Amino acid sequence: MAAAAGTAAATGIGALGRAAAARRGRGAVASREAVRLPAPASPAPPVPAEARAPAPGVSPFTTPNKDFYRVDTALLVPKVDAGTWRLRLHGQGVAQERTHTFADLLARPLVERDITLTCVSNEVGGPYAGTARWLGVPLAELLREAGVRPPSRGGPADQLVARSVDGMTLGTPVEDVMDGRDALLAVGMNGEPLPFDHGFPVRMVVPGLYGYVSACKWIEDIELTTFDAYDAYWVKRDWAREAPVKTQSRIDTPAPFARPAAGTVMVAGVAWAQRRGIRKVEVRVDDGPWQEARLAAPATVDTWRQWSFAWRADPGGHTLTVRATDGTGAVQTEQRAPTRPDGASGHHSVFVTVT
Ligand SMILES: Nc1nc2c(c(=O)[nH]1)N[C@H]1C(S)=C(S)[C@@H](COP(=O)(O)O)O[C@H]1N2
Ligand SMILES: [Mo]
Repeated sequence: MAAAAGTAAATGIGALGRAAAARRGRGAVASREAVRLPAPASPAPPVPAEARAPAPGVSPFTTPNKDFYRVDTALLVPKVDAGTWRLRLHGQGVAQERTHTFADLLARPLVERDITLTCVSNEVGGPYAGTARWLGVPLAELLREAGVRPPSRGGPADQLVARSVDGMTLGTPVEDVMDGRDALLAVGMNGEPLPFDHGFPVRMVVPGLYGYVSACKWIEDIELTTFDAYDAYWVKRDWAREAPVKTQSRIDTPAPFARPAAGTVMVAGVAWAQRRGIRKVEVRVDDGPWQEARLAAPATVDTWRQWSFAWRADPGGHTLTVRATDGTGAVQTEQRAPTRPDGASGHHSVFVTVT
């Protein structure tokens, strides 16, 4: 994905294009500053204090916007003016084509949900995962209003193609968007309008699916179609058509090649399996037995779960390995898979030297 972004850079953008973009950018910045997000009709419950593992160095439960990973092909981050922004909804099974304004969306009952977003190009143990408190419009309601039915209820379209102002396309199963999960057209992230980097004014967020098949930023068009009829951007580049999130766990602390002192060392991290939840996390020291970690309280099945493990560490070099069990009882596979086509798998390990 990074290589593809490089190609965009090489293509270049002319000086006139940049000047026009700068003018549009000022209008967009002003429009973002003018946004007053309404209170949610359906607020997210507070994150329970017990959802935070008592271990310094673990990823914060809610990822601050400034630290939230960014993955996209945009060389220049699109600056969209919320005042002139429109979302078109059309395609197969849409009884009545609709166009929504930003004001329309804000006037609807909004829901607020904690959802962990993960990228298919995240290596095992990698940084492309984050949890935010999203505020948005339930996407299934908009679809139902336009007459859309999921395939299980006889609808003709099985793929929802989202298009962004910069021409990115992402294809999401209509069934997933309409199965009752909190698929959102998000307008807020952690209490503020979406940052430009994360899709202002509106983006999609669908729990349980990797970002490239669900999380269109700077969205402006939704088309109902079929997987047979259309391949979205990354699918054309050999990534999978459908990509539910794989169960993963990560050791945040100690860091690789850390040199902790012998005695009790707190090992801690996060584990995620959006839609299924996390039931158990285990840690293995070298080739020893799997030992159960202490799980922090769950927030929802769509968020990661923090864990910690008090390790009695003996001097010398040691490898720590983690694995999770999801809410269905399935144990995270040790089978290594690369990120392409549908997400990395395998166990995360960290080597440390206890002194
Ligand atoms: N318009 C647009 N939306 C996009 C992308 C993109 O390149 N362009 N990347 C997707 C991918 S691969 C991921 S993982 C998420 C990342 O969202 P974030 O940058 O807010 O973390 O956005 C998705 N939405
Ligand atoms: Mo991604």
